[in-house]
Amino acid sequence: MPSIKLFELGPTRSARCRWTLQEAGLEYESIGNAPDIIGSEELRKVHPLGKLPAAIIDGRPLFESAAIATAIADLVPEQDLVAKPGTWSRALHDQWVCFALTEMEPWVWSTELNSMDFSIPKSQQVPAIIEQNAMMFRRSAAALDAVLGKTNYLIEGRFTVTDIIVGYTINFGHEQGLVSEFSNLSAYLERLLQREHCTLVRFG
Ligand SMILES: N[C@@H](CCC(=O)N[C@@H](CS)C(=O)NCC(=O)O)C(=O)O
Repeated sequence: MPSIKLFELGPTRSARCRWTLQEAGLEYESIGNAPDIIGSEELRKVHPLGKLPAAIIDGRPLFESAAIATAIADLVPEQDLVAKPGTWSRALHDQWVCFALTEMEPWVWSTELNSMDFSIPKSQQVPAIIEQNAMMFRRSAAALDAVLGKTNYLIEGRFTVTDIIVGYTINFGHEQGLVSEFSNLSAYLERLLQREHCTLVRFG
């Protein structure tokens, strides 16, 4: 069994890693799980920005939730949780992960940063950006909605870690009221929420 330590906290992006660990059937040591872990000296030794999640896998530090979740899935090839390295399906995994993390998540993350008082102080927030964030998220959501009209899951028509990573982003958008208008995205999210090990918070 690999040795896995996960710096985590409830519904933060560490939920992607916890969900993957549970699907993989791997034991792990949870570190933190309290708000004061963010920015702590201990966490900064693994993540240069002191953000969650971060992991130590067999003594090797790794940060970025998608990288951690994918690395965990690769630890258990017999579970078929991720497209095999070097295959076209793996290139499509990379495609959808990059799409979620660059074309979708920044907009909802920016809205959160500019509306909640936990990372950027109110005095430095730019609430005017929120409307534009919603517009940009919806543009990408519409593209993904069209794809999910033709398949239940993103890779090879079966559930993989790709859906864990992308599903978290879609749920982030749903939290901000940006997903209900997309029927395929909503049905996809519901499929994910119904999985036994799903760690996504159900919003509305
Ligand atoms: N791209 C990073 C984002 C990490 C991130 O922003 N994590 C949040 C919690 S979900 C955090 O630690 N925020 C603290 C802060 O912004 O200072 C990932 O997916 O791991």
